[in-house]
Amino acid sequence: MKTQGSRLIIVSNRLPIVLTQGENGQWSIEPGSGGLVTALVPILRNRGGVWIGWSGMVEEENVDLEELLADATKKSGYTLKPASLTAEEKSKFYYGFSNEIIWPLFHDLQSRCNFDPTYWLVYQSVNHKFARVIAENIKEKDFIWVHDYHLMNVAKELRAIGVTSKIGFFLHIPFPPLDIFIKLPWRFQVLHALLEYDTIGFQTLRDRHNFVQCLRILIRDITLYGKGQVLTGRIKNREVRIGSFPISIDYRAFAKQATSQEVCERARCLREALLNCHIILGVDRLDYTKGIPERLKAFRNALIRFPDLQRKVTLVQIVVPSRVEIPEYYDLKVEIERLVSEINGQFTQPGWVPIHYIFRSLERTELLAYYRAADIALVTPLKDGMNLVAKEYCACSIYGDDVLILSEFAGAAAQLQRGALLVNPYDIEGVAEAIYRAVNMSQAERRSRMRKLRRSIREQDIFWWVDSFLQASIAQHLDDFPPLEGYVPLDDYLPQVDIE
Ligand code: GDG
Repeated sequence: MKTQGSRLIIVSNRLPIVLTQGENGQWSIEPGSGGLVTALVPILRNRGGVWIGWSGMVEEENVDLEELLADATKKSGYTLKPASLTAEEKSKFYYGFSNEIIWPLFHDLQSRCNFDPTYWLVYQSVNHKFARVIAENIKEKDFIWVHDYHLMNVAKELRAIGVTSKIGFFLHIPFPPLDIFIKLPWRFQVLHALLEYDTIGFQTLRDRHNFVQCLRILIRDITLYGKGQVLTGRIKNREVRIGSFPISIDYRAFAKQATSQEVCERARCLREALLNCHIILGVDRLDYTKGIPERLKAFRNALIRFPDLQRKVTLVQIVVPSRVEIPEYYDLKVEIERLVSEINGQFTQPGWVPIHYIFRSLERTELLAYYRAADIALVTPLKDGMNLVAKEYCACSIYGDDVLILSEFAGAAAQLQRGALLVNPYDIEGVAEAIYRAVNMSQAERRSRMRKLRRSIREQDIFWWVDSFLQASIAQHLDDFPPLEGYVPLDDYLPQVDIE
């Protein structure tokens, strides 16, 4: 991929590092792992580049990051620059605006939103802070790529301080339909801020469609052109590209590591421990969007309605601690644990426990061993930008005879619908039936489905994702097409709303 000599400036809420404090109080730093880092590091190394983000520490903790970051940079081959947050900013920008407003709203859960006006003020000032750090670290031709919902205002702040570089934005979470987005008290400000980017990327066509619909109804003087993966919006003599770019994984790395001796050995131990059982696997961060209680209820329903599943299936549910300091997340943990113990109390028999519940983060090899050992993955978020667990599970299905049950509301469903068993996660009986179907599926059908899944993930892996986003951002011309058909006259749609 040609980047025309420009460096890449990656901006995300968190830096791609892990900071740990030893028993002697000394901080150490390790380069982060994960798909985004894997995909971007080669480009950052080749072209030179900077990754800007928050370290996770607040200013009041007084940790001198400079030396630590310089050390990590030596190992990673690119420069890391911190944006610092105060304790109040962490509370109102990160926990507040990002996670009490945008996260629930964009996952269609408006009733969970806390539209506190002070959150918006701090969100703007933190985005301004990020913009200042970016401005201090860029050169003229650099391409700035901003990630995710914490930083929707960054391009606007950069333009305000005179930065003219190309700036792209990728939203990792869904973009909600108009009727939900419109509840946001700062809907116009957020849409206008997003339009300051040169490229806006969404996970799926559905997200892009929702965004375009919001533009068409709420923004004056925007004209939209094109069809296919990338559209063009024209507003006040400038153009913005709006595309869908489904994120993926480093397929080959997962497939390779899944056959490593350590993973095979661990997977064998797991299988031996759960002999004669179909292993059904759930892996999720602790989050209400992941649909874990609904999934447990569906599993209970399956055990009741299809009693021959008893002693024949074991659900391994891994929940990775996340945001546990927030009361809502703590309550979710309690609810999950209540359901697990109720179901185990109701069905356990000598030699068989229906649910194995793990509440901790696993090492990568252990996670891959679970992927390898499981016959069925149960991935049923209520809504999810993409869901990488679904893709990782398929990449690790080395014999190609496992089954993926996938929520139709995960972004991954758009790409994986031909191979997965799609379910509505709210439909307890439907999910129970899909479990029964997966357990009894013929080997020929399992193989045929998994072949499609693996091919699609292999062809559109994380490197394809980076490439297609950068191509769409940097290409000189996108073909011009007539304006989209089917404009909805504003008065027919939302007569009470003034457009901006
Ligand atoms: C957001 C969007 C979108 C999980 N448990 C362990 C562990 N993991 C890793 C998985 C996977 C990642 O965490 C989870 O990614 P998801 O995509 O499933 O979900 P979110 O964290 O909510 O991510 C999502 C994503 O951004 C990317 O755009 O797909 O929709 O919500 O990679 O492997 N890793 C280790 N131990 C664990 O116990 N090492």
